[in-house]
Amino acid sequence: MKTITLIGAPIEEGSGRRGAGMGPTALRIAGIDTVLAELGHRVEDEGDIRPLPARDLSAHPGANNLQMVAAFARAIHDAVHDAARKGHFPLVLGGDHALSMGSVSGVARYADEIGRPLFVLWLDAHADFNSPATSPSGNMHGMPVAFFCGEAEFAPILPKERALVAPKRVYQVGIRSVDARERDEIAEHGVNVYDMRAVDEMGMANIMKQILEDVRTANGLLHVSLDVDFLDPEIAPGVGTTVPGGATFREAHLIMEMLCDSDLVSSLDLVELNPFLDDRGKSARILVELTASLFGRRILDRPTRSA
Ligand code: 6HN
Ligand code: MN
Ligand code: MN
Ligand code: MN
Repeated sequence: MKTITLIGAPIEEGSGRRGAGMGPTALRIAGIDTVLAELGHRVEDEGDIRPLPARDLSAHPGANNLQMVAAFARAIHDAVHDAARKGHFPLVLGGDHALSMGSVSGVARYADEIGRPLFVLWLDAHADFNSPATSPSGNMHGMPVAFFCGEAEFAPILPKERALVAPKRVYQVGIRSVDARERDEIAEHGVNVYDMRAVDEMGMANIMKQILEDVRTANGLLHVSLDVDFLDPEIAPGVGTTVPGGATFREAHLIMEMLCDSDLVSSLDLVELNPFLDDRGKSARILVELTASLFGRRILDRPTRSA
């Protein structure tokens, strides 16, 4: 039994279009709280964060909506850090992926305080390792990984002494759309990338075993960041940046089931859900189902074959 703090982060300013701001509402309508409560967890919903723009920052030509993104990042950082320190499981309801600047930094700070290394599992079609200098779009939802690894130092979004994540402790799975300069950056900084070809060749179970083994050996905390576009657009169309050839329904559930069994996950982001683009709540519902698998829902409660 866990105490789960739901933190609504209706940010859409990090993406190039409107709609992701409705994500937290759609996840609540799809029943995220009741599903978790039915699994025996205590759920505390903190409602939605509604920050004022960070007027201390001046506009940046390569970072669209910097003031609003920074305001969300700061508020989410504090909310996630507070929840983790109380021994709760922070579950961030997004909102576009720029919110992970705040959530991952918040848990990284907590991990530092308790003296354990933080690992990040990044489930996404994209590497999100751009910076204002490399981004083709200027959209900050393409920058969070570079940011929390300390590689996108362009504005004081969070205090300079903030906790960073080592790129070698970042594991990206499902990747299939990487910009030219981003590709060089992830190679140079040693991010672990299991692209869709690796998923095809190795199988999801083997990939997850490797990742979980690394986290367990280091006695690490594991933050999971799930971008809707990790999933194939056929099963999850409700996202602004669909890329064909994504993870299947079972591949995604297997990840969640293995994560659940590992008991290593300490925080989660559900991001990039755009209800305006969804098909009758389909993508919202699949996110809720995947979250249920992560928190203990299973097909059978016993081995498939008796001894
Ligand atoms: N996401 N690499 C592209 C960009 O604009 O930087 C797409 C980023 C997508 C971000 O899906 O979270
Ligand atoms: Mn993303
Ligand atoms: Mn993505
Ligand atoms: Mn670099």
